[in-house]
Amino acid sequence: MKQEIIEKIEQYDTIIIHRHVRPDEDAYGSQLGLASLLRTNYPHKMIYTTGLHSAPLDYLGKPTGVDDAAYEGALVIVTDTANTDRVDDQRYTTGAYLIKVDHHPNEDKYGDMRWVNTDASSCSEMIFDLAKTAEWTLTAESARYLFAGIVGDTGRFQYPSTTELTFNTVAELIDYDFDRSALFNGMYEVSCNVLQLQGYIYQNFSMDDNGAGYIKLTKELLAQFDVTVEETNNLVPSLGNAKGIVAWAMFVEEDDQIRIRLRSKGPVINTIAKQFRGGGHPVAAGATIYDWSEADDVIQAIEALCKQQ
Ligand SMILES: [Mn+2]
Repeated sequence: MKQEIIEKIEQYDTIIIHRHVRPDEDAYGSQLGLASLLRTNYPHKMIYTTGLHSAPLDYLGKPTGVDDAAYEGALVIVTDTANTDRVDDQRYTTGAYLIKVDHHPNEDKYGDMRWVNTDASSCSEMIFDLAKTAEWTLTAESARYLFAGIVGDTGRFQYPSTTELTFNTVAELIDYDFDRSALFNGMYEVSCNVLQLQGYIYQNFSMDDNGAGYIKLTKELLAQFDVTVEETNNLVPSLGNAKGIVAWAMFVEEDDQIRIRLRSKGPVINTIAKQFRGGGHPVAAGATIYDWSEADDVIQAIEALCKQQ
């Protein structure tokens, strides 16, 4: 499959790379990392990246944007995105050929070609794998993107998705001359209002005797702390520090919907995500509800899951 992707890349003069909405480090790492690799190794090709830029990721990079006309005859690659409705920038279908590169369960089999590796820690790790197979030259820039994506998706190497290959990959990446300290600062420095919201979460979360936990963040609360929905993403793992917690949900209210971030230290939780219009990894998933009354059903499902353990 990797060889076939490389052949497709070599065939097309214009390559447009998409990723998922509400990008994280791995979305940018895989998207911008692949773009950087392609620019280095195929300097005559036109390489574009698209999707709405996320301000908290300013430190990492920015997509270039792309005109509608560029899609004519172009190869489109979507990285790190399991479902078509999560592809940022729905023009992704308007190219000549579409490739999906992802590490989430392959439930939505979109694209003319798919490379899905659920054993990979991150899509960035897959892009590195592709680069090695293609014998592409890496640069400090591409190494930095891929490193950031791997660090982001593995929670600094603590999640079980982290493998020997992950460490071998980052061992090679840190040979390139990028400022790791500056990158870590960009990834983990937190504004004071977000820290204060984290304090609120620690003071107000609920957890039952079986380790089922949750916290509800309403619109009013986010306004009070002056924290955006995007900024709450980095707070999702916080509850994992609570002794005895097994699985938890963070409910975050947006204009007309409530996003649910689900995390688990073992029991498979994406089954709950699927019951509530979502999906994701076995131990890190997301879902959506439209009314706070439905939150109780989600909480009951988590409680039942933890009780079985
Ligand atoms: Mn990812």
